[in-house]
Amino acid sequence: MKTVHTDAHRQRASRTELSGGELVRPFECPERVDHILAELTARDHGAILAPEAHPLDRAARVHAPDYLEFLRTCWDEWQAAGYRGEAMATAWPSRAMTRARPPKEIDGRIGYYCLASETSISGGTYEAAVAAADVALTAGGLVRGGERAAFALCRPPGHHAATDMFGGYCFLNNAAIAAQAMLDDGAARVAVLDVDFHHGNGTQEIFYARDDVLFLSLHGDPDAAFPYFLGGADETGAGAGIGYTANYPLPRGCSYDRWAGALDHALGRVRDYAPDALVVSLGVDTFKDDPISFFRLDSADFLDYGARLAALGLPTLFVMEGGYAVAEIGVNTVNVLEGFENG
Ligand code: Q9C
Ligand code: ZN
Repeated sequence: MKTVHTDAHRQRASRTELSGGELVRPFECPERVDHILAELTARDHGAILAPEAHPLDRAARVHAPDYLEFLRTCWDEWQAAGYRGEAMATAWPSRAMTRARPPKEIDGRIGYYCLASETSISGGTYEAAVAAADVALTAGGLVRGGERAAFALCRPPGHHAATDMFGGYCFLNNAAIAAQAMLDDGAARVAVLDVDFHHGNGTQEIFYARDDVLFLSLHGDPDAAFPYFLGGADETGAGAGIGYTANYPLPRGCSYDRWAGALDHALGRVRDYAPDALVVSLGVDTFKDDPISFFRLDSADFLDYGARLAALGLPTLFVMEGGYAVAEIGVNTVNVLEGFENG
C-alpha cells in the first residue's frame, strides 16, 4: 500500500496544550509521524510519496470560507495584538451567550471558531493543516485512480474539525475533505468509518444532513470522554441524512471483543450501503496504553481489525487521526495497514 507523507507537518509544533488546568507540551506532537514512518520503512510497507498541492476550493467544499480565512490569519493577528503565548480561546458563544457571530478582535474571534480550548494555534499551524489536507487528497486520488488502498499520513489530524470550528488538535477535516473530493470526482456514495478513540464530531457535523456519505464512529462514550457534546447513539442524521449517521459509544475499559463486535455491526451497515469507497479515520488511541484514552486494544488487535476492514472488499483510504502512545504508534498503525493487506 502506498503512503502519502510530507515533512510539512513539522510546522505544526505548538508548545502548549491546556490539560488539567496546566499548559503542557501537546500530546499531538511531530514525533508521532517519525515513529509511523520508521515502522513503515522497517517493515518495507510500500512506496512513500509526496503530496500534490490542491487548490483551497477542495477544503472549501466542507469548510466555511470565513473559517479558512480565520485559520490563515489567526497567528499573525494574535501576535499583532501583543499576546505572548500561543493563540488560545477563552470565551465563545455558549448556551447562555447566543450572539454567535465573529467579533473583530482576535481574542474574541478565536472563540467563535473554537470548539475546545486545549488546542492552541501557533506559527505554521495553518501551513501544516493545508499540507495534511493535500496528503489526504493525494492519497484519495490514488484510491479513486484504482489503487486498492492508500495511507494518508496526515498530521495535524482532522476529525474534530467541523464546518467552521477547530479543536481537539484538528483544524481541517482531512477525511471529510478527501471524501467530498471523491464525490466531486464521480463517486456516488462514500462511507467514512471513524475508529479513532474519540468521536468524529467534525465529520458527523459536516455530513449530518446528507445521504451521500454514511458516517460511522466507534468511540469512548461522550458521557465520559472528549468531545463530550456529540457522539450519542441517538444521533442518526437529520433531513435527507436521517439514517446515515451511526454512533457506537463504548464504555471505559472496553475490551477488543466488545469493540470488534461494534465494528462488525458497523461493517454490516457499510456493506448494506454499498459505497464506491471507504474512508477510514484511523486513530490508534484505542490502544491500552494511550495516555488520554480508556480502551484496551493491544497491538495484535490492530492487525485483526485491519483484516476485518479488508473483508469489505472496498477501495479504501486510510487517513491518520489520533494516537498518543508515541513509542507504540508506529507498530499499531502499520499493524492495521498490514492486517488489511494480508486480510
Ligand atoms: N488532557 C484526536 O485524537 N482532550 N484528538 C485531551 C488531555 C482532547 C483528541 C485531554 C483530545 C483530542 C484527533
Ligand atoms: Zn482521538
